[in-house]
Amino acid sequence: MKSALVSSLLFALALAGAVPKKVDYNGFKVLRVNLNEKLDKLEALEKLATHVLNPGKASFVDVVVAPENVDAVNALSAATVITEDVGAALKEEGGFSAYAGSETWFTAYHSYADHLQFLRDLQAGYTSNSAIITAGTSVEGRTLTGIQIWGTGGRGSKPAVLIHGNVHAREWITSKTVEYIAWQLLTKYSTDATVKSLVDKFDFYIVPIVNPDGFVYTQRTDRLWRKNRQTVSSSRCVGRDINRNWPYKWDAPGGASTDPCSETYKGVAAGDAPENKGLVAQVQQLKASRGIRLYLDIHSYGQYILWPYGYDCNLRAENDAQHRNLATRAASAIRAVSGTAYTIGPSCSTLYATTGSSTDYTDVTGNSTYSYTYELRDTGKYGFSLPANQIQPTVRETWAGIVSMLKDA
Ligand code: 0X9
Ligand code: ZN
Repeated sequence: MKSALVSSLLFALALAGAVPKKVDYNGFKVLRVNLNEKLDKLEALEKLATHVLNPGKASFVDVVVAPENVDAVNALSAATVITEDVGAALKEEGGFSAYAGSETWFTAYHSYADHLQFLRDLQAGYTSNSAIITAGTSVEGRTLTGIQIWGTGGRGSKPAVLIHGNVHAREWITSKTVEYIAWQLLTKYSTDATVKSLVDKFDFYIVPIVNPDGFVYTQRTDRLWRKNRQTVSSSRCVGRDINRNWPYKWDAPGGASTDPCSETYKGVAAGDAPENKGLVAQVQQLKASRGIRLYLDIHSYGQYILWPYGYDCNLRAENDAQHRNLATRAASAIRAVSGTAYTIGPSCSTLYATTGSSTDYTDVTGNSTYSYTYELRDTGKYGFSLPANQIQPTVRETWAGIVSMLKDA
């Protein structure tokens, strides 16, 4: 009865145009377009593309293009085909499965409700050394939910390790990876000496999905959505890039967009996205209490380990050498598991410029000893829609890299 009511309501809403139809990517292509640093071409390209997959690159960009726009993009600049049919590639991803508990969690993608359930179930199994935590509320009113994990010394007694996942909505492999870290720390604590030493050394704050609205939107409406779901009065376009909205060097030129339609829209004011407000408060609270030893912002894709700064390609963190040292060892640990090769370096000079990004904020304002952005698998073959059979290999190799960092930090 209830479900009949709900479905007729949904049907009525759909008729009224309130529930958008899911974007159908059949026949869409991913094209790699050579820009040769010509920014006027980028503007034209952004109008023709449904999504820009690697916003920020000046040399070339990968764009999702509808069949009817492919010729126009080719006319604009030399393009090569990266994905023949995005719809077919998304089918290979594996859809999402019902929650079954245990390590099978890491063999499929899941709904947002199931992600919350996974966290609650995990915590319920380890009530003496973990707690559910929150970090504010999203635009649509969802609570940014995470888990705190501690060892000997008790809750909140050690330097903090803070880990964020799924900042960008379409980067589904990242929440799985962040959950795997929490899962390993808790389930291996009593049997694995290395894990025990890490849990006893740090106070972990782990938030697998910091952009819940965007994540839900990728499951219901547009698989390739990146930003949050905040509106602006001046535009019909939706969404701020949470990784361009942090209140440090938000105003610096060149690393974000002031166009609400852009994938890297920075917002109207520094830190004006509700998600950023919650995350900023979390960082501030940890800074003021136990201090942050290590911050990890987990993204995909590209296979990079990056550290500050994003806003200036000539600047180096005062502990740049130590950052490099930990990243070098983490990259070797990852390679030792599966052969997956990572590129490491300061973020701006290695990837591209970003302003108002998380790791610049945690490094300078948050006073975190170490701050890294991980870009997980792959290097573009599947991109954001990494097939389900790569979840387990990815989370396992990344775990090895992060364990290495935690030992060294
Ligand atoms: O552009 C981004 O925000 C990140 N790449 S992604 O493809 N996942 O969107 C890279 C951010 C790296 N820079 C800093 N953290 N400063
Ligand atoms: Zn990202």
